[in-house]
Amino acid sequence: MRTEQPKMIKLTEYRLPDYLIDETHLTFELHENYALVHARLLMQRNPGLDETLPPLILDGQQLELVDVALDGRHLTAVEYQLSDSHLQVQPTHSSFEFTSTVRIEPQNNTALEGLYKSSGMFCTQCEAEGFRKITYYLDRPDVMSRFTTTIHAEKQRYPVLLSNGNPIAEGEGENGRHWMTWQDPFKKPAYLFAVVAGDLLRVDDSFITMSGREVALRIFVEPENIDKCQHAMDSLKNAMRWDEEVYGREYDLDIFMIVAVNDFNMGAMENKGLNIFNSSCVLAKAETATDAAHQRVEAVVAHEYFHNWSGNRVTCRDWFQLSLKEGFTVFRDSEFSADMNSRVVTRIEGVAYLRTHQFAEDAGPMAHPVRPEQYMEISNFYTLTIYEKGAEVVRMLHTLLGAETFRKGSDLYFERHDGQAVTCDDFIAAMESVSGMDLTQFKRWYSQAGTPQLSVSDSYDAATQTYQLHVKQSCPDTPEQRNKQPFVIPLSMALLNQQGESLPLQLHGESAAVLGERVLAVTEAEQSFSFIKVPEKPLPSLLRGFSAPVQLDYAYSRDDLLFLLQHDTDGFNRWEAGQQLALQVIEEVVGQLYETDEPMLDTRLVEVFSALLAQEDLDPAMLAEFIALPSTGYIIEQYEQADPLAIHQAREYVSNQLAFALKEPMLARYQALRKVSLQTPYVAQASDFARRRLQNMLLAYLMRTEDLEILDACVDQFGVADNMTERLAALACLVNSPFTDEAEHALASFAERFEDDPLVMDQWFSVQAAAALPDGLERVEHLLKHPAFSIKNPNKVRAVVGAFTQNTPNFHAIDGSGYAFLADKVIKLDALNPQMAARMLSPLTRWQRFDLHQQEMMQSQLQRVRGSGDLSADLFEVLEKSLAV
Ligand code: B3K
Ligand code: ZN
Repeated sequence: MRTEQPKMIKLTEYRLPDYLIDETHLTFELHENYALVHARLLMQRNPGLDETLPPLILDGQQLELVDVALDGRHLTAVEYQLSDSHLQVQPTHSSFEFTSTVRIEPQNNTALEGLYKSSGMFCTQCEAEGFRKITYYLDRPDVMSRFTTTIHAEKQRYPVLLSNGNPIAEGEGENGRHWMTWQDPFKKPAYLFAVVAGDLLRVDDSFITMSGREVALRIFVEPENIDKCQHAMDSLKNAMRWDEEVYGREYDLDIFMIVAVNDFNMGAMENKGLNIFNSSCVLAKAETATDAAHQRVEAVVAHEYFHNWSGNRVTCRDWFQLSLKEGFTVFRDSEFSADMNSRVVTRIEGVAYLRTHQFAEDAGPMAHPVRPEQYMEISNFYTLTIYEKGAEVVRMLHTLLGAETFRKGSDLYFERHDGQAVTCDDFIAAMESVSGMDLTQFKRWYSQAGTPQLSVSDSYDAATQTYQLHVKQSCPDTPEQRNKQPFVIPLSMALLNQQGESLPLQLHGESAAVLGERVLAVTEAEQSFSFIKVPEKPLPSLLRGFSAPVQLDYAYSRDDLLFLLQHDTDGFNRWEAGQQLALQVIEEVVGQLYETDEPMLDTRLVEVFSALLAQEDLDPAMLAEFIALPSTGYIIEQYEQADPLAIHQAREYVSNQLAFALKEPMLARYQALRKVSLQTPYVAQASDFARRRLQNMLLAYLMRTEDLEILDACVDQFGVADNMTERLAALACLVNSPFTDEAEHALASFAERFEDDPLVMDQWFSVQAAAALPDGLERVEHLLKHPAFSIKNPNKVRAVVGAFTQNTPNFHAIDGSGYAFLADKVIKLDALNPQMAARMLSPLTRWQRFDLHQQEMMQSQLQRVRGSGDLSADLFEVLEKSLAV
């Protein structure tokens, strides 16, 4: 809890560490009511600095100091200074040994940072600054040390004792206790440290690396989950092979371990050789996990594994550089997912997520650059901007340099900086070295916040066969920054003729044309590109594959969009044309709804959906993406000040109209797909994901018609399905339908069947919390009282409270009750888990995006949270920024 106002930490104030820690020797004595942590640190004055010996100031929070010594001499209370956050001692030699013993209470640690207990096991989470809750230390990523760790615990309760690196010794102790020692040969910052003690079973496998070394692979889980590890293990092996093939990166230890824990603030953590995962990102089998969950497991396993190079071998100098490891690693994992699944669909999903959520962050009070300049609480900066926009920045480099040169750059980066803690500038410098490009202007992507606007217009001169693209870029002011400078924007484009074929692209002054598509580098605030030998007025296909994280503005008519949806040769842009078309139609209905209860739907949308459904050769994965309307969240982001209730109503209206108009072809297609699903055993592979997604999407449309035969089909799918993807989708359809008896029955049978599986119950909670029917708040309040709910478990909080914030008509209820509910939960959470509290508050921080009425109600809830008492630094920072605007 906060005792004084948290202070701002600034990038410009970075200083090298005064001291270094060559070796770290830790001993944990784990007990039910406390743990003792003994630390022996072999330290030296930083040789890069002068020879004076300033005080040694170690980080430490919520620690009870039992003993402290320098070079074996125990210090008395007058020989050290202790505060809430630091321990200060005075070294007398340039090399010395610091030892300490502290007492902590892992069993009472509800913040899930440092050493804590989850479902009876001990585990740790140290990134970013959790290690200081375990022992006194220089808890900063540029202090890298060799760790040796011994864990003592009761053998029966905690037969498995793990830490980073390799096991080097073990033994039995007195009173039924045992111990084990692990040594990590690689220097690492404390944030990558981990310890686990528990009663776990493991799945074993192995991997032969490209140089022929055998690596033992182990996934540790609670005994009841032992049959849910195969997908994670397969994903791990695929990721290891992919990183060798695509990046030339080989794994470096003889053992790689993953441990699944139930209480975890985020997805997973890349601790060296010992990744700790939220169980939701490891456990997956057909009966209990959806296709989306399987894909998430694959992506997160790969992400954490990839960190072994992009994050661990080469780490961050300070936390301002967080995107150095996160942006790069997200780019790596999304390319891996694209290779394992459908490339276009992976990109579509990534972009939809980025535009809905990261663009919103960039437009809100927490907007910050990919490399922030200041923060109060670093935990608040594990954001969509650091991760997703950071990945887009790396993707743009990949586009500008080309795959081959980019690979040379990454090789050079890893080689130059192996074993070091470096900055985003070092990454860019490696890319400059291999490409010969000057990336100074490009680096504005790291320093300027906000989503750039790219406005494009064009003109065609038939007499000279010249076609001009006029491009203007600008970037809105953000809370801490005004007057942005132009970015380097890679604009991937093609010109289509009336048959939908790409025209050759020859810029004025060039001697030859480029076929297909090309990437224009937009570098000025205003710039024109002149194409010659263009035989007819073309239709431009712009920002193909979403080649830059910008808001594109080109005045496409609805007929242009229809044409692109049918003919564009870039799969992503086909989808995008459909989205923009649907968006225009929905926005039109929003306007009409203020005038009449009977709006008019542009029938061209129905016609094109109908044509797509009839197109036999269309990839089902693409068809599913094409017929998915833009999400409510995305539509809200298109308005300066949105009326969420009207937007929801309009989107519902359009969905219903499509369902009634296309019932027959949809039903025929649904039945055909369902038949295949019934005859095919579950396989977690892209083509099957696509079939089930399309099938479920059609079912959701069809259920809107309230036809009793379709209800029967839905109930049947719910009852008969051998996999969670079909079962949960059918459940969601029932829960959102007026057929309350069937819904209640399905919910009850689902709960009975899966009551012992917390991850499945999370899905049961979230389907109900997200149901956009009247009285949603009442239902959610009821869910909070369910015995399977616990506010201490982040997955449960996300499943109920998080899902409710996405429930537009209920969360944005006109009386403000949804906002008040969220504020109550945030206040309660802050006393237990500040990181979760700050994160859950974010929907309220976006108040500026909404109508004045909503704005006032959201702000007043923010004020109420601020006035609610002693707040954590995490929550304080988010509130200050949200209310300062
Ligand atoms: N590096 C961790 C995130 C840690 C978040 C700490 N609040 C997971 C990841 O990005 O791989
Ligand atoms: Zn990461």
